[in-house]
Amino acid sequence: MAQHERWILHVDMDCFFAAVEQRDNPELRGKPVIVGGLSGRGVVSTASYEARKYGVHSAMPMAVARRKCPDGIFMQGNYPQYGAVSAQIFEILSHFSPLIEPLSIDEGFLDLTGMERFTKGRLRDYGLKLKQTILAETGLVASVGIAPNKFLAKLGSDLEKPDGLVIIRPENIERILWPLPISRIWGVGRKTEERLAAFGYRHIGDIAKKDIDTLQKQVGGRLANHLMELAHGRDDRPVEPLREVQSIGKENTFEEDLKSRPEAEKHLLSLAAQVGWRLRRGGKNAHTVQIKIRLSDFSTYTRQKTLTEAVCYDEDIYREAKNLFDAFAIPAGSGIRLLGVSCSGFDGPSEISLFNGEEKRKKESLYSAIDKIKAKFGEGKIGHLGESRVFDSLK
Ligand code: TTP
Ligand code: MG
Repeated sequence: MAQHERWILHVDMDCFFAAVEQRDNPELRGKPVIVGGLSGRGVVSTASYEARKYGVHSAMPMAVARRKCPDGIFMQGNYPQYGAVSAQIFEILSHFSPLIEPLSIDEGFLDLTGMERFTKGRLRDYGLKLKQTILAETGLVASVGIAPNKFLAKLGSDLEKPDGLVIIRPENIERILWPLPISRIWGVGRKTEERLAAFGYRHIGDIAKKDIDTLQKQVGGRLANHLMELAHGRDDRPVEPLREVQSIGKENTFEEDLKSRPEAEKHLLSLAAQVGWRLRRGGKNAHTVQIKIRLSDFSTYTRQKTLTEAVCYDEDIYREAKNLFDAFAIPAGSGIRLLGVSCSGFDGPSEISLFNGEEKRKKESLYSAIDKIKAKFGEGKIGHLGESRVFDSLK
């Protein structure tokens, strides 16, 4: 295997929401199960294969689905449960590659490049093992595609759904790819498909065999280049792990609207402490502090301040949050329904500057002690300390 050769695996669960329902409710197995919004304007999230036979599919209005499949079992779905199963699946995937890009709740790319020690060059066995592990640990069926790039891997996982396993090797690209309709090219939607059909392009091979100059004249340079690359099975997009979080925040909706500023400040302090803890745990310093206020009438406001010096300690975040809050006029008679604090504009761990080195060092050692306790006993335990002793000791 050449050094530069890439291998990407795409995994996608079969009928994900419906499969979870059938797993958790044995009486639903073998039946047409349709998960989605059940209200008047609801749409189908997904349907079991039994329901798909009736022509029910994702994004179809629920009313149409009911007409097509009158004997279907219609369910609202249990989204927290799907999220939990998704997390379990990604945990399993993390054992199969160190480089994973989640695409949605039930699918992702794994980069297998350079993993010959683990795959032993037997890509089919590796894909099978991944499918078997998911099935054994979650009771759910996945489809897998393995290919030299993302486009072909995703295409592959779809080719033999359900329970598919397709390996697309470079020497088979033309045989597999060219007979497929152009709508299978990534980025070709209904409109582009029609436009291409007007020039006589129906299958991917029609494009691949055309000369690029003609194609460029017909559909424009950018689209032509994109289509030609993919029609030849070329795609060099990297597998990118989840992008870093852009902001860290916490908000609280109160059971009863807050009626006084001191009450609100107490909550701001607690929110600031939770955000600070998350920042420090993530090794982050933030240049922007934002507060969010929702009043009794649901009107919602945000106020933010960008600081020259980045913050990560509870009292610094609280100070900024409180200043923003003080400057916000609450209409007479209105209560506060929700408060939130968030931080963004991250840079790496701060350096100790010459001027406030001593104070910073003091904070650092104090917070490292607090954070150790939080890490050991959980956040709740230290909440009170955060409100009284910590702040006193820093004065
Ligand atoms: P998909 O992987 O697109 O669909 P699927 O897993 O249900 O079926 P397939 O076997 O064809 O992969 O989406 C994953 C889940 O995301 C799906 O179970 C429900 C949800 N979803 C929606 O809520 N709305 C949608 O329009 C789509 C496409 C999916
Ligand atoms: Mg799926």
